[in-house]
Amino acid sequence: MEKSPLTLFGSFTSSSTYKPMLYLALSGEPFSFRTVNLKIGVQREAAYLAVNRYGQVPALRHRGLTIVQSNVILDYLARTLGAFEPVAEQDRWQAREWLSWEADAITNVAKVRHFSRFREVDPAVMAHFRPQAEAALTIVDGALAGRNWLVGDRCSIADIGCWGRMVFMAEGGLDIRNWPNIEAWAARLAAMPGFALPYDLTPKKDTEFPARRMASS
Ligand SMILES: N[C@@H](CCC(=O)N[C@@H](CS)C(=O)NCC(=O)O)C(=O)O
Repeated sequence: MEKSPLTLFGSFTSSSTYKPMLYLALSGEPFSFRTVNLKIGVQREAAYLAVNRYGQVPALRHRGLTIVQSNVILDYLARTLGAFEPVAEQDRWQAREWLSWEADAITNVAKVRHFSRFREVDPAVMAHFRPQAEAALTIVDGALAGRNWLVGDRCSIADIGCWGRMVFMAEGGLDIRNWPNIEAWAARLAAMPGFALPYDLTPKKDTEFPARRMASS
């Protein structure tokens, strides 16, 4: 039976885009990527606002549905495709708990990176957000002490969502070596088939990603 095509709208500078991109890359699913040029404001044009009313990337289209908000997209992909969905019900809820907390706290890492790279702000603004970003990283680091993954014993959407949001931490002057459990976890993710960092993974132009053959286990 013909599978329903997946189309992801996004931008190569966006951690929110990287999260579902990484999911799709790791799961080996074929999909179409449609670039939204944030620099020239395509996200605020009527045609794109009809896809994502918030004028932001990413957005996913699949089976006639439009899904926005990166963590909702990860939730949808896990439920629909099955990959990176924890097996135990408690773990499935806990993965979503991490995604919700990510949007509260790890998002400060993205803010610090944004203010460092794209928009200069008053030093007082940075002084407010940087400790919050560092505190979020310290919580993740503590949660990873003595374990390989945030939830259960396998990589899940919790890992993809949380890592995907913090991936540009170096651009915000946040050195991963200060959080050794995060550094080891990032290396575990990087060792997975299909893994790539954002600038290697997210294209600057519309691209068709073919299915990646999975190694037989
Ligand atoms: N909570 C949203 C955040 C999306 C977001 O902030 N996207 C940024 C790029 S990372 C964006 O589209 N910015 C363009 C703009 O706000 O004009 C999600 O997780 O999808």
